[in-house]
Amino acid sequence: MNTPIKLGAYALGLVVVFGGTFAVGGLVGPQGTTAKAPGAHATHGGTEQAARTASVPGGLQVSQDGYTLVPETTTVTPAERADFRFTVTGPDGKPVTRYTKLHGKWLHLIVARRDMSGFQHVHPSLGADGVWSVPLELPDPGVYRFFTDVQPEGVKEQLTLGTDITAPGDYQPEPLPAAAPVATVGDYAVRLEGALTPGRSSRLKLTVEKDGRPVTDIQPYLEAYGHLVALREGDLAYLHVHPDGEPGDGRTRPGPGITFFAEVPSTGTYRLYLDFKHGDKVRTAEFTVRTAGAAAAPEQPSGEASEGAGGGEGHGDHTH
Ligand SMILES: [Cu+2]
Repeated sequence: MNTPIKLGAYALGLVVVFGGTFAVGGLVGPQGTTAKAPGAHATHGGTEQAARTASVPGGLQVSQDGYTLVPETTTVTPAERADFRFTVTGPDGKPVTRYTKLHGKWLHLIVARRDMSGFQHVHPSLGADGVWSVPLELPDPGVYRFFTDVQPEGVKEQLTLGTDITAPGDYQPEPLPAAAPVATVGDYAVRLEGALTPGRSSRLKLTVEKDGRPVTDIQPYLEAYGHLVALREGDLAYLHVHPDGEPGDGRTRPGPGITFFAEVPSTGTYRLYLDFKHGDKVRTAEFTVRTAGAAAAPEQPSGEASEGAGGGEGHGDHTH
């Protein structure tokens, strides 16, 4: 299954774009909402405030445009399943109780430890009082980044708010896995083709195989055949990308390939997390990807795969 893949051979497109506005559900969808450079979204907000915040990648701020992520507790006992509760407060300081759905859910909570391990993507439930709650376990000690993709009612764009939650204890950071074109998760192998070019819409194609055979019956999950989250090494800037095409549009097939368009804001190393559903179970395939021009991580003990994503460039003028 480990057939090396030239990542430069971008067969299809996946574009990952960073930016607070970028994570908006359906933004990368066929309805043609622009997904260009983060600054391009300034026109949506129409205010100077929006113009400023739009240039900041998503997930770096606990508060944006008057909306604030407020956890009820900022520490969690590791390896213990418990309800994690939080609110999103509005400009009036009160918990928001009405939201706009994003890809079938009122709120998406993404969790990753600061070393980019321990990825989780869950959907809390909302109480009438505006308190969100979800059973959650942080397996190991460390500082975790919590991201909420959310769109309070009346707000034009989706917000990705982020905060740190600590699981106290002896933190043993895991080194970032080397860049490689194939990720395995259970019986599945997912191959990544395409390259991330900073500041440009880049096509990424992810191809799913099970036991060496292409999977052609990927199940829709949250109104798409795949969801891709990208985190930037160093600050965990956040990007959530939906595929090009969606179930039932008459042209998008349920695998084996899933195509995304993404635009990363800077040269660097990113961790990609692909959520896909098959056999009634959601799995996450993870990749380390360096953009074109990014320096190899010097401290990686095992040699970086020569097929690293830095290979291809110049493709994809495909703005979406
Ligand atoms: Cu979600």
